[in-house]
Amino acid sequence: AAADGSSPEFLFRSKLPEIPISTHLPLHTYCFENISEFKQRPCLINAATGHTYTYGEVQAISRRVAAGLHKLGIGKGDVIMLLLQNTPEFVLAFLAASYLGAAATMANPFFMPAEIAKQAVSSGAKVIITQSAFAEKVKKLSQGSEMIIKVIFIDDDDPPTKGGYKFSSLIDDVAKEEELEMGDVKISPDDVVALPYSSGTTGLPKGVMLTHKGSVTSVAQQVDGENPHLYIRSDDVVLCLLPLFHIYSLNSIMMCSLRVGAAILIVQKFDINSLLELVPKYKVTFAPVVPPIVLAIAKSPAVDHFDMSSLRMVLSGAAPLGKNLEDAFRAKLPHVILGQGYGMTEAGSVMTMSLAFAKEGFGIKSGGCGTIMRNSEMKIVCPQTGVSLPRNRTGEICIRSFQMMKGYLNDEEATKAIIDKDGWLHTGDIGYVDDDDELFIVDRLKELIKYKGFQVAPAELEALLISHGHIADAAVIPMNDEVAGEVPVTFIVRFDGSNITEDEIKQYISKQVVFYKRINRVFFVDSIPKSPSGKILRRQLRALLAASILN
Ligand code: 4UU
Repeated sequence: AAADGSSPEFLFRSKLPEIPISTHLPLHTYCFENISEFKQRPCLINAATGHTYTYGEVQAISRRVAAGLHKLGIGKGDVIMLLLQNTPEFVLAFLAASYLGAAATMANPFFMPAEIAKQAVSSGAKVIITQSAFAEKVKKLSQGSEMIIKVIFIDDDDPPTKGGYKFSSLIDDVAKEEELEMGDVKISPDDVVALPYSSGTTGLPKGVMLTHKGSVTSVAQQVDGENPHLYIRSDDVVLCLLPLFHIYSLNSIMMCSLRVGAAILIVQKFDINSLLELVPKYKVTFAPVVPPIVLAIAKSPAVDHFDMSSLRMVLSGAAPLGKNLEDAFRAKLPHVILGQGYGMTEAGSVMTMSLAFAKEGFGIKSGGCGTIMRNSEMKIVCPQTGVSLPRNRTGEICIRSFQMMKGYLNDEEATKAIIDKDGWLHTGDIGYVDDDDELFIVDRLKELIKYKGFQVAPAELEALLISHGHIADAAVIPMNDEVAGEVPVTFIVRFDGSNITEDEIKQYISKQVVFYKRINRVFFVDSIPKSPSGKILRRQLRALLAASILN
């Protein structure tokens, strides 16, 4: 025990030295700090059209978008919803929000209307920037009586037919003077710049307030310093295939690339053959992906027919990557540095990343999730007692640093439940730090289900299930799946006399949620095991599931 009688704290830090970070800068200023060195270089390459925007263009256009939004009445403290697939406009609009001191909340455009509406209302979005393909989904929001949300289409016809505003006219209508006026916005480091939604360790999706200071810190931790943890430069071509509405892509792909002046290759849809074509075509050097893509590459016989020599690094994150799969990938593409990143929306994205990606890289072990980022602290605590544990002991992973969220939007209680009074964020993940400072994740304590890295919140599905007239009680847990990693399955208690079937339940859910939240299996039970306080005993259900699958 320590001198004061309390238990000792075992704190883990990076092997890389701390660096000074310009936490006073707004995110856009920080990202474009060195732009004079790469103004003429490609910034955004739209793989769908081949169109390229240079860094100079991206900076100029996003400032005009900001001025255009300002003319529509959007300003500091407002929320702009981005309902977009990966497109150059996503990046331009995100930067525009940052210039305005507004926050961007990002939603999956494949969400059902009700899922979109929930986030739009909860975040208090004043405007939605989207594609005409999704016009129907947001119609009610823009025409509803209680709430008037403006809708801007990035691709409406000319003249516009969708009834909203056109992104392009937003830019064209701005005069030079207006552009300058907007330059006076005073942004404080604690202002929110991004508002992604996450269910965290429990409950429904909540708005995660990520600040300018936090995002600058996170990017600096990755790409700044003499020996950057993630070594990317202005001559890199970074694959932007993961959806930008998720923090992984937003932060580690978009923001990090902008900071170093790398080209961002914007791709909308994953398909192994087009991916294999894109790598040689655009000389992709860095590919951040999720485990199912690592699997697809490792399994694809076609890989040998494409020239993958440009590819320098592949980062896998957002879900567990098995050691065997890692080894299989390395055998297939031995020249590529493969490593993992471990992040969480509330942690302001990445917490640990493989040090194999450093400028002066370190040797790493398969199955490891990397080493904690510099300028931050990690500890492993016993989930029961909260006592801090030494190396090689398994417990809950906790993180403390500037890059973390400020809190959940309008939800102090949920914030207090995840960030303790000493400022530690409790991730709900279980793991240990080994003798070489590598983190290994072995389990997940929290409710969250991850389908190919996408979040599925059991509480959201349970609420829908319980609202069905034939369902007395319901619990949703993950089931392992070879391709998706995990899929949601449900335990259902039917009301007396109800004969509702597995298929009917599955369809009832499918109609209301995005594809990856669909229920994969239904198990009928007499009761849902609960603690005296009414909490679903998910461990018991997991054991029950394991037993019923074996049967
Ligand atoms: C096992 O998944 C993310 C963010 C991932 C990310 C970000 C920046 C990866 C690399 C990077 O550079 O965020 P969320 O909020 O969607 O999900 C968080 C949860 C974690 O708490 C953990 O349970 O997703 C799981 N997770 C992982 N699990 C994330 N990364 C990993 C991993 N191995 N590498």
